[in-house]
Amino acid sequence: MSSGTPLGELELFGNSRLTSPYVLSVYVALKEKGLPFELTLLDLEKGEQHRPDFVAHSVTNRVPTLRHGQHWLSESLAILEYLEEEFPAPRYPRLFPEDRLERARVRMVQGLLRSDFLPIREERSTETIFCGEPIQPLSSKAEAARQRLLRIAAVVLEGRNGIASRFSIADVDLATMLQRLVANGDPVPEPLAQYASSVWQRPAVQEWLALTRAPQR
Ligand SMILES: N[C@@H](CCC(=O)N[C@@H](CS)C(=O)NCC(=O)O)C(=O)O
Repeated sequence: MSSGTPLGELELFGNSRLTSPYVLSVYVALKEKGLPFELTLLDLEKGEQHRPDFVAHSVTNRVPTLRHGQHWLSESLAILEYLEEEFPAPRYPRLFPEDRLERARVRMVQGLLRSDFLPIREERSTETIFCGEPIQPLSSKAEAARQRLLRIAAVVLEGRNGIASRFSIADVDLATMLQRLVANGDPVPEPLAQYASSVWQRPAVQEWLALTRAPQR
């Protein structure tokens, strides 16, 4: 689907608490591509995702949803792949590696992070990163998920600074999952904590973090 619409017609719908890791991923992707876009925030607690004007277009009634001109798309992975194809290299920076095997590896990590580690997502919600919510020690299930995450992260990052030989959007997803632990003082080996911190130093992520600190939410 090539819309041919002006760049200025990109609109990303996110949640007003700015806690969604999926919205974060798409936000960073748009920034990394250097695309101008409007960020529209919906208050999910007040049910704004059920607003008729949103429901009429968003298939999932969830964030992230992206509007590109008159086209609407939900699901973060679908949006990321759309952006990569609609705004391709070399004109726009890559979100996914050029090499097919590396690209598959990046998608493997993205798939894992969205389908696995549920106890970590439940007990270390991103609210605990961005909003400093109080936390309990990890349950035994979440502790097992922590160990699994750290083992997998060490394997996919072995010998390099990212999942692929250059930055990919999955680095933001993996760093965010690790930050859930780091932010709460759960044990994370230094190289993995450093990796998460270096991904979060990227200007696009810093812009997101600045938004989460802004008082007007
Ligand atoms: N699989 C989706 C997950 C999106 C998702 O779970 N969004 C949540 C916020 S983190 C949402 O919109 N919840 C509101 C609702 O379900 O009513 C993706 O990758 O985009």
